[in-house]
Amino acid sequence: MDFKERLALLEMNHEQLLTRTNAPVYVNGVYERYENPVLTGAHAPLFWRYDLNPATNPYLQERFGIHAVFNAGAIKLNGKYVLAARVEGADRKSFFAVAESEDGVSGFRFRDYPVTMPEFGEPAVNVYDMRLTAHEDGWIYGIFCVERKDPAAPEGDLSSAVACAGIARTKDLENWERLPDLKSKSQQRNVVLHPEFVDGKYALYTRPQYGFIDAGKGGGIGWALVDDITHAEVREEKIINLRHYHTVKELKNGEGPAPIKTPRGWLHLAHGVRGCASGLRYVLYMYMTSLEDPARVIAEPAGFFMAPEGEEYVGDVMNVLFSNGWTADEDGTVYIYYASCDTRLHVARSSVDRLVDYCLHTAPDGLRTGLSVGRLKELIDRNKNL
Ligand code: M1P
Repeated sequence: MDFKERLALLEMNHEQLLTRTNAPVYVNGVYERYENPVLTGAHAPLFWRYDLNPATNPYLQERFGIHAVFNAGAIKLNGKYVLAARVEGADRKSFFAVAESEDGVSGFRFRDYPVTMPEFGEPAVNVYDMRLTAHEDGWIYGIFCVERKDPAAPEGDLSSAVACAGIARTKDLENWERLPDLKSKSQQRNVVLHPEFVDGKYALYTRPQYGFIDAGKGGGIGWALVDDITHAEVREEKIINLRHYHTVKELKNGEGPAPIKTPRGWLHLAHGVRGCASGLRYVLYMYMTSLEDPARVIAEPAGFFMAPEGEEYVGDVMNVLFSNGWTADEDGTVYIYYASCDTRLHVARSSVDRLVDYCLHTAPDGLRTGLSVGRLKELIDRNKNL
């Protein structure tokens, strides 16, 4: 096949991928997963991956490998569903790229260029997992993990890193103003901005951690009020969503996207991690907090809301679901963008009413097997007596 024929084939396959339809699969009444991922490495434009000039690339070889697309922040902007995805190159570096769709479940296309994120201080080695928040101050904030090599790592240790929260704001997801990184006593990942002022201050969900991977004594998802987002500092931090022995978040947890406001309280999506023989298992769980005090948990269903299924188990980092983006439409439809195994991005559909119902009417974790059996028997009895 010559250059032209091969290019035509690549273009045809790429267009087929980008225009394929996506249908919901009915599962459990709480949400519907869609059958196809919405973004993968193969969705990246061909002009990102290939030098399309036959004079400089006669074999039409890929010159810039795009390995994976996952963990995307999400927002509705000018009527479109817009994702700020984590794109990972073959060189293992992540960057952000914005992709848009008319219906939220199919046809996502990347903008022509990835995001040029201005640096703050020492240039980042890696950036990832942006949470988008349309704040009532009028800006769209992107808070993301900034990773640099640990300067205190012993000689020969080439994997220890330091994580902190980078903060940037924009109106269009095109032009970004970088603000100083979040100052905090501990390392931070999974930092999320609450969409409203609380007591006149910016409010952050945090995830203090004592090492790069290990949450250590970091008890769970934290909460901190910040006077000035342009010089954000965690002065006081309280843990609002605790880790607990023998739960899905035994080892660590982290806030997902910015919470959704409902008449019954704030809906939160988070990830919980536990260890097992095959490594770390990441699942998604939900909780709700009070409208009067967004730091007070009012409901938390037991166990996971979503866990890997089928091909979602398989990828670069096995047994991982992770979400840092969802959108809520005016009619209450919620699209949950979740990634599997740090490899690809999926979507599931629910609604504000269904998620509130799930949170308020699913029993919390009883923390021991006897209580689980008791609850199950109660449900069986009620069904038998119908
Ligand atoms: O590999 C799974 C996830 O690991 C990290 O999540 P956490 O900070 O909770 O440990 C992040 O690197 C995340 O991007 C990744 O999906």
